[in-house]
Amino acid sequence: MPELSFQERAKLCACDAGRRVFETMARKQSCLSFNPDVTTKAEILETVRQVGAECCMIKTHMDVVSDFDDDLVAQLQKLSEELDFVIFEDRKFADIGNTAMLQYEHGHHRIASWSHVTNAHIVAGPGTVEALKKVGIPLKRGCLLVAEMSSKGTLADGGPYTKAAVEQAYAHEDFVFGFVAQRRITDHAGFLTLTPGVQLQKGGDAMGQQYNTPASVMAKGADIIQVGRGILNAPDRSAAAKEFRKQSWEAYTARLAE
Ligand code: BMP
Repeated sequence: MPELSFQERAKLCACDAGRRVFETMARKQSCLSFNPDVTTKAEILETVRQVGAECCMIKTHMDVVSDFDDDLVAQLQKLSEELDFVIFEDRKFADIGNTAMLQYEHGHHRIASWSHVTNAHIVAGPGTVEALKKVGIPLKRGCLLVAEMSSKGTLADGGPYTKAAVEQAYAHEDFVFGFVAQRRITDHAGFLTLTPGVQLQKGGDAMGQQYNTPASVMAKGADIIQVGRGILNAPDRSAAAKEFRKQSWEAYTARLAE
C-alpha cells in the first residue's frame, strides 16, 4: 500500500486530538517530539522556548517537576499556541479503570484539564482505556497505547502483548489514535506511531535505554521521533532540534516518494 501523507491520514483518524497531531505535523513539517525531562518549571519553560518552534509535540513528565503549579500549565499552553505544538503528558496510566480515571482527572496535576494527549499501558486489561476515555472524550483528548518499549529486556516486545494493544486501539478509535512503539504495528493509516529511544548515533544509556537513529526508526514506520537527552544535553539545543527535525522529515518525504 502506498504511504499516505499526514494530511490524508488525518482524515482517517477518528480521534479529535489525533487529527490535531497529524495536522500539526503537516502544517509545521515536523515529525519531532521533544521531552524536556528536567525537574523545575524554569528549566522546562526555558528548553521549550529554545526548541518548541521545531516540534509538533512537547512531551512532559510533570511528576518529576518539583515546583509544578497551575502557572506552569498556563505558560506551557501559551507556548503551545505561540509555537504551534501539541502537549503530551507521558503519564503511562496502568491501573484498574477506576483508579486511572481518578488519576487522569484529579490530584495535583489534573492532567485531563490541560494535556491534549496522554498514554496508557494495557497491562491491566481494557478497563484502563475505557475509563480514561470517559474523562478524555468530552474534553476532546486523545491517548496513545504503550505497545512496545525501547528499554532493554522489556516485556512489551512485539509479541502477544503488542497485538493486544492493537486490538484495544481498534476498539477505541475515537480516543486512542496510535502507539508508543519501536516500529509500525498496524496497517491502519489513521493510527500514529511515536518512537522513543532516538539519538543521532545508535547507542544507549547506563540504565537500559536503547537508542536508534532518526532515519532507522522512520524506516521502520515511526511517524514521530521522541527525543529527550539528544537535544537536552546538546551544546546548542536549537541546532540539535533542527537536525533531528530535518533528518526525520527527510525520511518521511522519502517514504512518500517510494
Ligand atoms: P531520552 O531521549 O532522554 O532517552 O528520553 C526518552 C523519553 O521517552 C523519556 O521521557 C521516556 O520516559 C520516554 N520513553 C522511552 O524512552 N521509551 C519507551 O519505550 C517509552 C517512553 O515513553
